[in-house]
Amino acid sequence: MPLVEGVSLKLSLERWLIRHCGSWKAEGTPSFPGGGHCVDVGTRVGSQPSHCPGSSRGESTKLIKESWRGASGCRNQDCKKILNAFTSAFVSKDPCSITKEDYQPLINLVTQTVPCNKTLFWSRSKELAHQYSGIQNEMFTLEDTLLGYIADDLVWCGDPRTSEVKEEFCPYRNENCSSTATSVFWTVVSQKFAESACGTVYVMLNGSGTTAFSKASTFGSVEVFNLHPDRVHTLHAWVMHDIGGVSRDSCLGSSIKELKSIVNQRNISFLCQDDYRPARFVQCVRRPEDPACSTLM
Ligand code: N1C
Repeated sequence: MPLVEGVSLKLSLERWLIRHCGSWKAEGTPSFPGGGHCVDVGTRVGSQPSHCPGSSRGESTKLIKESWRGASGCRNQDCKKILNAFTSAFVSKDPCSITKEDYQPLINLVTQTVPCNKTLFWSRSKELAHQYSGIQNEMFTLEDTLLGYIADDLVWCGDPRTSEVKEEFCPYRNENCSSTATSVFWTVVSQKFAESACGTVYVMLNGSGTTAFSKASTFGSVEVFNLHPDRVHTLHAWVMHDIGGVSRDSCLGSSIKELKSIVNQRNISFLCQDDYRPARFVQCVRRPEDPACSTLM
């Protein structure tokens, strides 16, 4: 019986592999430690050569399938292997008791490294961080890597009574259900993403929310504590404010002081900038008439 019933996880994975593997294999792309092919190292969605199949965002399912069939066999193998490791982490299990160990086979299979000085974390600023990294092609968020890309915007879980992947009616994470398939996944992949970062790393934070930095966030509870001080020398925070929105927190606020103190205690230097200009430009594309934007030009 096939493990995978849900289509969107599968399509998401196929789409990523099509984009990233494309025709690179022929050009000697590094391979998965698990024995497959077609892994990227410091490459991102949409950056492969234009002759790769299915290279534009938003292609139809039909096109994805066609591209997939047109691709060489290695991709299909990789896809199955990764997808099986992914789904085996949670299918047929209690949806509230997933462990980090459940995802370990997947983590072992997919190793990706972002070049030094190019890692971009974010917290409560996902849309802007992705808009920015989509334009500033040299910067990588977790969603610009395979595992983050597959899972972004999806919810999934298992059910002890079936071997199906459920993508609907999954429990929310709360005090009675603290370890959902989705929440544990983000903890595990965020930890891995932070552990592998090097040089100066960046984080985009939201100064229009209650606090720019929160110790309860994945960034504040997982990523900050998994930066390796022997490899990461500086954390550079950009506190962004919504155009036309309120400014509730800034580099001078107490939450950023707390972040600085945590980071410095870990022997990592800390820098903070309010409304980092290049990201401000991205915000202003949508609101060029706003006074905050006219003064920027
Ligand atoms: O809890 P957060 O933000 O601080 O998590 C963001 C932080 C980023 O730096 C990412 O590297 O942690 C990583 N990350 C994701 O990449 C991600 N994509 C989607 C963490 N969570 C992610 N999600 C979903 O958003 C997931 O469901 C999680 O619970 C939210 C966290 O968003 P946040 O509170 O804005």
